[in-house]
Amino acid sequence: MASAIDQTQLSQWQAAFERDGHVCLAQYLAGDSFAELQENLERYIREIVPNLSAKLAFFENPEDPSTLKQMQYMQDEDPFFAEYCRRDCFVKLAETFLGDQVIPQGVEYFNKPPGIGTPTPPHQDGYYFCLVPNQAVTLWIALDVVNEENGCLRYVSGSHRDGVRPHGASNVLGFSQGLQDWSAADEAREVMQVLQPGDVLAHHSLTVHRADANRSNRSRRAVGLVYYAASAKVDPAAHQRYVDSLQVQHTGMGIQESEE
Ligand SMILES: O=C(O)CCC(=O)C(=O)O
Repeated sequence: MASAIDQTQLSQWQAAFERDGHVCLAQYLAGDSFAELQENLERYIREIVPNLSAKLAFFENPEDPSTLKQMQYMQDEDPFFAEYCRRDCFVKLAETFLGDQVIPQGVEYFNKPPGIGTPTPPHQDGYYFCLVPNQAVTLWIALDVVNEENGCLRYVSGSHRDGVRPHGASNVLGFSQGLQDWSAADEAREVMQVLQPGDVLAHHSLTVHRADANRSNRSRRAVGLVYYAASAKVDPAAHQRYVDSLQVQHTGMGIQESEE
């Protein structure tokens, strides 16, 4: 990424984000900055994942480490990721998109392993975050070529203006809540995100999104950075409902409580 973000470019991204609830920052990471993220992710998977509890690293097949599909709270397990999500080049983006100061919430990993990566159900991150006002942004950093074959993200453009919609238990490991009122009208407004490694997607916490399964022989890896607006507060009752639903699902899957 360029050391200083070009102001004109930033204004264009902000306008698109406000209008659509999502925007793609083509080649935001490149060269050394992309290599640094790749290397640290590989190190994390090699050195830290083997000692993580089942609630911090999810596998398509828990018996097979090559099927790692998702991780959360990476900032709590590793100083590199603790510092990474606090970097100006990401914090300034998040502040611009939300029009507020932001609080970095966490670093996540989203993979769909070749041939077996399962679909991401339609959802709003804001349903999981339980914020009032529901103001947060996720920066989704593509590490692979991402397209229709390996499970690209699909955004329902403009859905960030429709408020929080009803969700229910999805029984999908890593995405416990799915939209209950998904319709053909949503599908008609969907925009598919075909990406190159180093492209960064930004989506608002109320933007509905989903992804298909990975039918290809390529991985579909991404690192997610989540930022809450400083003015947003967690609604305790909504959060408790979410945690209860998560717990029931995880118990059914033989996993101890976590939050995703
Ligand atoms: O990577 C995916 O399939 C979904 C990611 C997602 O839901 C998110 O970043 O909010």
